[in-house]
Amino acid sequence: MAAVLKKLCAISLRANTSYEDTKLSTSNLAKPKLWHCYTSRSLRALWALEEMGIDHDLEVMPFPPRMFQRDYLEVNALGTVPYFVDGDTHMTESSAIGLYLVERYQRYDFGLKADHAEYGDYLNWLFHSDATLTFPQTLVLRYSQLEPPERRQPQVVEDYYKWFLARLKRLNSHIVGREFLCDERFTVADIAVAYALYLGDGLGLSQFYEPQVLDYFKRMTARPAFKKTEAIGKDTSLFSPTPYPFENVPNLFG
Ligand SMILES: N[C@@H](CCC(=O)N[C@@H](CS)C(=O)NCC(=O)O)C(=O)O
Repeated sequence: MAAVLKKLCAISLRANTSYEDTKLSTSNLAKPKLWHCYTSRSLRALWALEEMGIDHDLEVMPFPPRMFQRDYLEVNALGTVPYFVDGDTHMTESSAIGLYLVERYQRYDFGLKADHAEYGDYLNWLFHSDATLTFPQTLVLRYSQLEPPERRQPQVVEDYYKWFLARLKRLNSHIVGREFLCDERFTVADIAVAYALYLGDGLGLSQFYEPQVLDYFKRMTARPAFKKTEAIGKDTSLFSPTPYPFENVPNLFG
């Protein structure tokens, strides 16, 4: 029935819309779906869906899924989360999913249009959130607790937690006197950056945040949509980060 409806709708739309319009309209007949693990980067996408009130299907898995849910590799060969499907669209980048939702669903109440004066800054924060702020933390996480004890690397952990704190410099100065990153309102750029701060907090690194960054982090994570989505998967989670100084880290492989 749904397939017939989808086909009929596609045919009637094709009469007076472009290919892109048709693709968008038909893909919207099915709910978007997100694969998620507690505390992982998929929280960016889940939080954005919740803020925008976009109906979606959700699959919550234990982390890391490549160990605890092997069949997930058939969905996403990378084995990483998030994995997001919306019609013909398949995505694996958490910060890009927020931007996609703004653009595809025309939710500029959570994003900036290209002609906005702060558009470059907005894009920069979105990309900065993962490439610059989350990346060093993944090395800390991996070499302090995701690897079996004999493969852990204290020097890598030490170097990259300091690297992360040094990469906060731009945020440290930008957020002084600002409530949000761009346009004096909440956008998906705040979701992307606040998630990086949340991951740092889970690793016990928020003790090193400057006061204005800590205040910003608390403001963002006080939002009802964050609180609701952050808790998803907690009860069944097999793993959550152990905080710095990373003593008594459990052996996931034990
Ligand atoms: N750049 C990607 C990275 C995705 C990623 O590496 N996710 C981590 C969780 S935060 C993961 O799934 N790790 C599992 C693994 O490496 O097996 C993004 O921003 O979503």
